[in-house]
Amino acid sequence: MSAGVLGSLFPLIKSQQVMEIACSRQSGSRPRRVDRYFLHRSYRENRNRWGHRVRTDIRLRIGSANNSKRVLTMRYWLKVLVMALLICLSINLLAQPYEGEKGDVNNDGNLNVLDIIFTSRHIVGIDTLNEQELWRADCNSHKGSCRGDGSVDIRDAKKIVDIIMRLDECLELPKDIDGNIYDIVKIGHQVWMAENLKVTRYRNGDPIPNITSNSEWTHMSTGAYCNYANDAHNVPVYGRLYNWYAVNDSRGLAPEGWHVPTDGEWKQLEMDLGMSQSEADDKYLRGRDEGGKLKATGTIEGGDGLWFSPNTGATNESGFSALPGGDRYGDYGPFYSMGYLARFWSSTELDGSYAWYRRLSHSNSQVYRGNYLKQDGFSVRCVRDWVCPANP
Ligand SMILES: [Ca+2]
Ligand SMILES: [Ca+2]
Repeated sequence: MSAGVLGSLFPLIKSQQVMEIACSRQSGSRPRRVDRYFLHRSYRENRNRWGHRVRTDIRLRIGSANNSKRVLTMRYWLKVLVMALLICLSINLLAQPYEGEKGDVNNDGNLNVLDIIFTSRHIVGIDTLNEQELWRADCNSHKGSCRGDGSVDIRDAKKIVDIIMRLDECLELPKDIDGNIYDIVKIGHQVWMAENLKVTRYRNGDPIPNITSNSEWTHMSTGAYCNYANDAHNVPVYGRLYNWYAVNDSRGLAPEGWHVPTDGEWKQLEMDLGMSQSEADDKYLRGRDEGGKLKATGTIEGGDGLWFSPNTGATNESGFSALPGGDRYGDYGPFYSMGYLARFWSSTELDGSYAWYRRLSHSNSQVYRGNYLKQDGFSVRCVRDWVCPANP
């Protein structure tokens, strides 16, 4: 190993003098000089003019002993770093030891009758699933998803059948009690409405009051809805605005099989789009581009959208297609921010007066998580009551 190579391998000590110490000795004799700190050691054997074998002991070291100690220290910490990386890798492998999705036993990306056959053949002893397949087949024990209970038996086969039967149900469009049908989008394992709710009656058929007066709106302590600017022409595109009391009404605002998402379900959506748990748990503007992934694209100024410019970061990558339906203040009642903001309720209250919601804006690509007066009028998106399998 040459001094140049050493210098390039250890650029931090490039200026140090690299010395090659060569000490020749007869085979079997001790070296004349012992250098404890060296980077490289090798031997070369020759014969001298009398025919004796001579072993040349080549050691390379760097500068003084102190400098050499620093080199050794550096090598020590390098080893520690490599060990730490290996440990982290091992932990990661241990944390995710299995490939594929639960239920997809043969890991072909589709959940279908083949997966039932593989599981059944294992249960009756015709075939034996390997460890990975066993993990994917172990599917029972949790409503709507496959968490498993550590063993594979007939309950797992039944669960996979149930899930496959439910695939069609997962893709079924929701229909509210007024007969409105909504587009849906699957994000992660959740299925969301891709349009804002516009129903005027609770699930049991009771009417939800349409409050047009600002003063009356601000004094509501029971469920109510309104059309933005009290103009029904806004409804087909933006849906209706609801106060939180309507969201929370036990008669049910969402269509059968659906519900208004909790704050936690909103967080799950945001994490499925890239947020970390700690970001999702945070308040106010969070994440990076998750809001952009939720917003419909285009701008009013450009003639290709309903958001005012700049509609920052809008890609609608998720298919959620959020539109700026605006809102209605709960404290004094005017309509506000259509074209600029989309606000959506969660079903989770903060306290007696406030509840959690999400806000998307024309001027950033993040998602705002905050709480607002329950009298406020926001848009509502619903989510399916059960989580869906990976490959509907
Ligand atoms: Ca499969
Ligand atoms: Ca099981």
